[in-house]
Amino acid sequence: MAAIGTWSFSRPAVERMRCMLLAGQNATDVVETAMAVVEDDVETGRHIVGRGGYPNFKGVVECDAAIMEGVPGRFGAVAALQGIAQPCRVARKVMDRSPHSLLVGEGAEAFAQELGFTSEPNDNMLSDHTAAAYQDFLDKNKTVSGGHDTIGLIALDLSGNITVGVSTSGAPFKSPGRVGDSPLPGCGLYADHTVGAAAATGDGDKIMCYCPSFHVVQLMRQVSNSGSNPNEACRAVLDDIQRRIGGDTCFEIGLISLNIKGEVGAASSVEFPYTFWNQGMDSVEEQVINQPSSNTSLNN
Ligand code: SD4
Repeated sequence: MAAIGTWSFSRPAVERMRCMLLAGQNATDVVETAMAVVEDDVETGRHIVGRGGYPNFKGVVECDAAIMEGVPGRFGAVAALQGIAQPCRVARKVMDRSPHSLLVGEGAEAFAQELGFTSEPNDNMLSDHTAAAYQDFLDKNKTVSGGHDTIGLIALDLSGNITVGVSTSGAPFKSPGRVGDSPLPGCGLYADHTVGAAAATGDGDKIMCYCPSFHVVQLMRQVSNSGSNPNEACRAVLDDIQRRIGGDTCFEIGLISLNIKGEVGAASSVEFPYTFWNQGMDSVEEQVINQPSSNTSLNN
């Protein structure tokens, strides 16, 4: 059993995942439930997730979310979804109850409503903080000063099932209809039950050009035969992107991964805290990647 999440604000979610995994719950329920706690919370939404996330340039909160199980073909996602505070729960329903894999905009909202989700007015999705930030954006001639804070969670349960989920309100003050990397399989997330899973956070307009989550899992697949680890896989993907871009700077990207042995790894082009736990640990810990160019080493 193991769990990992992007950024410091994933800690309550990873704590929740730890408790649920220890109670024997399955990886998909664990990810969906832990994600919903962060999505629906205005304070953590301040970090660009669900309720309290930053709106688009028209002032409307539009969310992207996805969930993927390691079992082949088990994927569901929503994009540019308005009015629903827990978009990853809708993504789970797309996976379980729809013949499709990705629903967007009004169609995604109608699907959610049909399945009993309450669609809320946009004002309920904004927090005081994001409403003020939007006003500031309008006052300052629409210059954008937002960050990137997708929550990505991966859980490995007692039976060896692995699930990854992501949720974000996307780039602050984005164009209406803009979709980032998060709901795109292989880009924002990927899972394979024979290998492990990975998730990405950062500048989704760039990230989606490199399919980094798929790449991390593929490298773990290759290295698993010779006993290497998720940390090296994340690092190698980041190095590959850097090499392909050329120059010294890279766009903002953070990667986390977890393999089916319960080992975690991460790499990032910026300072990147992430939280994790596995069954050999007493409690959830946080690790920060401070020096993007150096390897981090985890003893797990
Ligand atoms: C996006 N990748 O929509 C998301 C936003 C994000 O860390 O990561 N933030 O581009």
